[in-house]
Formats: sequence, C-alpha cells, structure tokens
Amino acid sequence: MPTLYTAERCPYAARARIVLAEKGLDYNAVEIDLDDRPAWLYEKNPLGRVPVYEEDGGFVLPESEVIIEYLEERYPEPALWPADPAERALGRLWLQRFDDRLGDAYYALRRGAEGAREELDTKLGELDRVLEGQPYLSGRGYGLADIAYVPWLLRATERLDVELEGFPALVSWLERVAARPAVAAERVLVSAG
Ligand SMILES: N[C@@H](CCC(=O)N[C@@H](CS)C(=O)NCC(=O)O)C(=O)O
Repeated sequence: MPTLYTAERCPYAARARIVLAEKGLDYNAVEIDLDDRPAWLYEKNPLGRVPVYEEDGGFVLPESEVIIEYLEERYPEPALWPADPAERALGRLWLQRFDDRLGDAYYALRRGAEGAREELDTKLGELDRVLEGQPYLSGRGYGLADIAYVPWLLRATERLDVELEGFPALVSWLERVAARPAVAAERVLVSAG
C-alpha cells in the first residue's frame, strides 16, 4: 500500500488526498508535524515539504502537482483530466499559473500583508468571470484543475473570513466541487482544524 506523508493543515497535501480519494485508492497517511519535522523527511524530499508520496519498492515523489499528475497516469479511472487535448492543456495551465491566479494573493492575506484582501478579491473576481462561462476550471468536466484550487478556497472561506458573496459563479462552482465526497471530506478536516 502506498504512503502519503501529509499534514492535515496543508492545502498542497490536500490536492494529493483528494485525488487518492477520487481514485478510491487505499494508502497509509503519515501525519507530519510541520513545526517539528523529522530529519528523515529530508531524505524523501530534500526541501523537507509535504506532500510526499511513496510506493512499496521505494518510489518516492514530492511536489503536489507531480504527484497528482502521476496518480492520474498510473490510475486512469476515473479520469480527472478532460479527454479533449485543448481542455487538458488549459487544465495544465491552471496548475502552472496557480501562484499568480490564487496562491500568492492567498498567502499575502495569510501573512497579513497590506492590501492583500483587495488583491485576493481581484483574483476571486477573475476566477468568477471564468466560471461564468464554464462549469469547471478546465472546461466542461471536474478534474485536476479544480482539485488544485479548491483546498485554498475552502481555507480562505473557513479560516480567513473571505466572503464569496460578490462572486456567484465561484460560489456555485465551490458548491458543485464540495459536493463530491472526496472534497467534502477535506472540508470536514478544514472545519475541524
Ligand atoms: N510546491 C510544493 C509546496 C508544498 C508546501 O509548501 N508544503 C508546505 C506545507 S503546506 C510545507 O511543507 N512547508 C514547509 C516548508 O516550506 O519548509 C508542493 O506543491 O507540494
């Protein structure tokens, strides 16, 4: 059985947790204390970060984007990338542009940086405009692009008091995505944390 070195509070690790759940894969979850990381974690990931995915036999993979893409290729069903190559490419662009499209603004707010709430609202407005024209980030179907973003939206709304009232398409997307059991389980973790 594979192992996921993870932390409940970590949204990057949440990406891997959600994909593993969507694929119906059993795994050992090893919770890492991010404030007191074990030395052996650096042998698995020299950056000392979670998530790290490990298979029996010693195959070890850090980096949430790489892990979720690997899981998608290794366990193709149910598919989490669109079949259409153009939608798939746009999905990959969502992953690659994550910092610019959401991450940097989220972490600025979490740090309490000046103007961060406005900056995040701008990014949420951009997401909302995209979702006015399509139900999911990469187009017609739910998949890795949605999974790559939803952990931060859950934490922003539940932990940083971010209001989504002005972004109705984003609210509908969040409701649709959070209705999936794999994401609902993550929401429970966030609410409990
Ligand atoms: N690029 C990494 C980022 C992972 C990351 O930053 N994880 C955080 C926890 S949410 C961490 O381990 N932080 C410890 C550190 O940066 O030293 C990924 O996508 O997996």
